[in-house]
Amino acid sequence: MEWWVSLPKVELHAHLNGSIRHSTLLELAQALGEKGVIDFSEVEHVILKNDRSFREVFKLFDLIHIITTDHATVTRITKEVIEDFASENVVYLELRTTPKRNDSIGMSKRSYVEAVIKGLRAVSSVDVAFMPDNENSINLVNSLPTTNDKCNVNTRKRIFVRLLLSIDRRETTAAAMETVMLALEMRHLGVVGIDLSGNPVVGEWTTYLPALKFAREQGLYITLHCGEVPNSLEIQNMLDFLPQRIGHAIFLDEQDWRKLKSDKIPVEICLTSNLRTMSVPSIDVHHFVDLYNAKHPLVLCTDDSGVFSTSLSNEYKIAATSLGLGKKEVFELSKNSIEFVFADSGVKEELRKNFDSAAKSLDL
Ligand code: 6MZ
Repeated sequence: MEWWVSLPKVELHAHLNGSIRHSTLLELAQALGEKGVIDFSEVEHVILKNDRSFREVFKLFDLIHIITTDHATVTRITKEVIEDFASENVVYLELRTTPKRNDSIGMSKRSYVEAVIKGLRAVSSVDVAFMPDNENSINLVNSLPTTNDKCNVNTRKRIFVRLLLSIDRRETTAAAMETVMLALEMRHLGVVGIDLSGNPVVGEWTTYLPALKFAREQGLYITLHCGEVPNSLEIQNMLDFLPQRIGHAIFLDEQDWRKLKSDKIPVEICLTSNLRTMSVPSIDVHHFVDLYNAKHPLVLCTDDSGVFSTSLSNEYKIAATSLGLGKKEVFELSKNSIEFVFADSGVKEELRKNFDSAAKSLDL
């Protein structure tokens, strides 16, 4: 795996609660088991199971949310998820999460996102650049050497992180709007856009549309989970909306593919996720192959690295092996992802430089 890990990478489709380490999830579940909140023996095998149907994945998310939804845990998992991506040379990460409200513990959507941001600030193994207007000073705050940390500021690794707030398909129009308003208020803290996700057999496009339209009018970026199940009308509506990116894009028909390609909407491709949920039967018939050959804008992503036991390095390896790509082509595929990030030209330029300097040591 060494080469794949060394390859600089850009992650644009990662759900916070889907990216939790197994060890953390088990530890948290065990603690709740000891308190009698859950039955750990029942939960353990659900967490450790490898292949899951689509329905089971969403049941698992409900379980994960019971285990993780308190402020301190949200902060902890955010910190760990960023450290994990940074440790496999992800140099730019867009992390998405659904702001949650839980009155019984005094959690509002706002305090949930604040706990996420606290997690960004808590990362110590790498410099985290997440405030668009303040990129340089935050790096210094994060990288001030302490007595235990004699690292030279200039030689520390750095990861750019941006946040997307997710609207869950179970939510009402008002709840979706609340998430958009929160995103607007938290722009200075690195919130750059809105994602629509959640169980694709639940909810109606028209419910979220007013909030998505408003978000776009206000200049937030939009990415939609599109075509995870066959739903022709919704897929057409989503493509007509012209989001800046879509995730998955599995059950598109001929006409949808033509529209997607002529509008050049970039696709976030999640190979292992699609295979594990059996949404795509095998890698050789995955639409990634056609999109790659058609030079359609795309980016490889993990979706839920914890739930599907994968990593971005692994996703690149799988893609390259299935298409027979050489190192140079893989490098170009990874570098090309920079074009689809929801960040300004300054960040893109810095990322390109980062890739070019890495190229020298990658045996290309
Ligand atoms: C659709 C998904 C998903 O937001 O609690 N999520 N939605 N399709 C997928 N593919 C399998 N994987 C994850 O992270 C977990 C939430 O992300 C969405 C679901 O709404 C899930 O509850 P957060 O951090």
